[in-house]
Amino acid sequence: MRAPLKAAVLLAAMVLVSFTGVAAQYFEPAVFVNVDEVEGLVGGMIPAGGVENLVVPVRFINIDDARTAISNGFYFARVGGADFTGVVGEWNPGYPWDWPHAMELGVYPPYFDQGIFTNPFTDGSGFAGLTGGMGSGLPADFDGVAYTLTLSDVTGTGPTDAIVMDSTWWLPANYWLWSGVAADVYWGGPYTFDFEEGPSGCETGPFTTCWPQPTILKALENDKILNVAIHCQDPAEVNFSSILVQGKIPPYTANAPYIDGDSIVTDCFIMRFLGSSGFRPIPPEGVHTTYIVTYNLNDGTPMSLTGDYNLNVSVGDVTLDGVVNADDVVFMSEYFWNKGQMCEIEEFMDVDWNGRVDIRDLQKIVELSGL
Ligand SMILES: [Ca+2]
Ligand SMILES: [Ca+2]
Repeated sequence: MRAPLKAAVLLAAMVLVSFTGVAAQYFEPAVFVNVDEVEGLVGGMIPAGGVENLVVPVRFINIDDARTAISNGFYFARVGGADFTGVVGEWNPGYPWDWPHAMELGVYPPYFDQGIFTNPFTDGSGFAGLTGGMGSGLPADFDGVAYTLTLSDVTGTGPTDAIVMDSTWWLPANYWLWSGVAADVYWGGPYTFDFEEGPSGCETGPFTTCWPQPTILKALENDKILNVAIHCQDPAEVNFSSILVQGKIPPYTANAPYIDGDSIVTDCFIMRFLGSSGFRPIPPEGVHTTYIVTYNLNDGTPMSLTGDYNLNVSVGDVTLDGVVNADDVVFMSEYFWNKGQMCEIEEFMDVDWNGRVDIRDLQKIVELSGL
């Protein structure tokens, strides 16, 4: 009797082992939903002075089958004194999600022929896509950024503040919908975005910050002002007419310098700031350095404060709108063959950074734009 019992135990153990193996396979995710590289972070954190836009890309990796119906939602929570004014969701224009996107890209059929939907709700957004008889669904091998969520006017008061992003259900589906594999979706979150530790309090004396940080050269026509603030300095003691950035740049707008809360704010025209600061030509990796603001106290004492400055550059973005796409190819073509204008930052036209602006730079933009 002992030998058969031993055999039975062994058999049971083998069954258990193989069952565990099957179970592990069963829970292997079929879809991964992760946050890609976030625009607006410096060193992985929200700058102490806040950021104008925090752009959070959501990436799908679809492993096996096409997904004919998807519905996802995400929301952002404020921790401590963190704040933002709104969340805007946008599908990545680089994929044929629906008929308009597919026609734009010259691709047939779209993934979701019944349409895609963006449903903003308080502090979040939902996204959905539905395939009828003609769409392909989200392809089996899809690996890319599906959409972005942009938070505006992100501010915090210190390192104990944070913004947390998590998944959520949203109407009308009420749950995360992934045709066929609802249970096998891996969500990489929740994601916590911490604020950088700024100089805490005023024990260490006055300090300076600038805004927006990092600077992204998009919408330069409307957004070309860099604000520079002086904190922990009693405005009543400061000779306002002596305030200069980089030792030579006076305020740009008529109302600057002005008092904002406990701080003094001056401003600079961004092109002058970049030009007067010895940052030109601007290298492809952008500018990651410091600036200075100088002023005199009313008693004549000269003051000089140093703060961090970061400029992000998208190589090939000659239209200065933050993305590299067909518009940049057109802009460059116009320049070569139709007496088109130069990029406002001329060195950006030398896309391959070899010292000359020629047809190879256009080729480089075509490459970078993925056309
Ligand atoms: Ca562009
Ligand atoms: Ca070149």
